[in-house]
Amino acid sequence: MNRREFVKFVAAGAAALLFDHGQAGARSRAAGKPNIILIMADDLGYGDIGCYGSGKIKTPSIDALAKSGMKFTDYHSNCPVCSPTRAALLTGRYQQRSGIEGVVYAKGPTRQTGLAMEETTFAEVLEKRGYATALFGKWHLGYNVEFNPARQGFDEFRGYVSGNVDFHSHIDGAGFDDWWKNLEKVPEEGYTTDLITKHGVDFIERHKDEPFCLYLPHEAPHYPYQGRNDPPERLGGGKKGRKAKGPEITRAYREMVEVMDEGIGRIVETVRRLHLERKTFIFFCSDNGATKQGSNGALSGYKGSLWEGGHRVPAVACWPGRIRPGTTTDQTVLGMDLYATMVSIAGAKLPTGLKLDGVDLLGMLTENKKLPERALFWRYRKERAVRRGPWKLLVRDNKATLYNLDEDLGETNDLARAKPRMLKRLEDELAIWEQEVSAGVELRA
Ligand SMILES: [Ca+2]
Repeated sequence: MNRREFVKFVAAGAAALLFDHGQAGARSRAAGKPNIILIMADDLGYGDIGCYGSGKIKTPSIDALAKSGMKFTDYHSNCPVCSPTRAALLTGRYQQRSGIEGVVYAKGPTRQTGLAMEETTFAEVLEKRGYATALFGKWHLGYNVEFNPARQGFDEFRGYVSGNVDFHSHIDGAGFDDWWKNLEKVPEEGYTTDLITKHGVDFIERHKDEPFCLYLPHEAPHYPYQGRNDPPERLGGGKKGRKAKGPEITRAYREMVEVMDEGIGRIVETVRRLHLERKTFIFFCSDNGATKQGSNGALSGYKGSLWEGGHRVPAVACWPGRIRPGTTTDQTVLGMDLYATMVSIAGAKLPTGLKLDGVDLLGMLTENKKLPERALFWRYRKERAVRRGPWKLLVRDNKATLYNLDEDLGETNDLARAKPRMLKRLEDELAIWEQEVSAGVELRA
């Protein structure tokens, strides 16, 4: 070994030591602004993919992502339905603060509502930091053009603004064409899932030499249940095509997840091909639990309820060189935490006066640090839930129940009578939180 080789050898050893002691942060931060890819499935349940125990649906790409990074066993969407989860994800705060407490429906008065322009989305913060930003897929935070994602920090938007579109005709549930290019409706041929992937790959290729933030909210496996080669259900002029029934739904559901998985594989492959993997943080999650067409594994309940099956969903984080491969975390995380995390990864600053509810997960992801102890809250329609450690208060039909999720993940053993002090503590915390979020405007910048 000559001197040069020796120096190289020692440097490599020192780098390995640094990494082992969890000090990789300083090195990578010095390397600049890492890319961010946030991929979200729609209505994908805790038991719907391979690495979460599904034997029926094959998801090799998501499984590989989990293997090369971190898998979450206690990740939750902020709400058991689409729009509020997305409001919290986009703003980093409980959705009650931005007033998106329910689904923004294609029909009825909520069609005129949306995420207010004065909300600061993560895309706006990252855009200001010099990131190229894009959203390809589902918005669901306002139909009218005044609420368009292109006005909320996304340089590029291709996709739909409603809760769901026909995967082939891109007609929404109220019969309107719903496929956009930024502020205009521009039709595009293709299967929704494939279009999302195609635009994602193209965006990464175009922005490989600058920091980018790519948000890919997929439609799969939300209804209508349609595979790649199935006929459209919603035709132009209000005409209806053939709708999948019975076993066809099961087959289509599986195919929808598998095509999304294939697309995620293409995104990851693009990142690798362009040698961006060490400077790209990839996060995958779902926006709420599965419906009865899917699987929430061992959890009780479905989309729309505050049983665990409504909001405890799959999540995977991957960042070679920063997140140790093959790790699993059981720390309790909420979708709104991703905002603070992305801001931290980008080294960005929040606008003065903006206070987030979510916390920065970076230390947890890269150094397995413990998150601060906290209570977490859910409110949807008449249901309420609070988490503190393993304890969960669930209020349904005006009845308070208490579960220890470490021992009883399926929420079958109500401990409200056995643990009155814990019950009271969580009820009190819920009352304070409800009061605080209803006065939430004061937290706005
Ligand atoms: Ca959903």
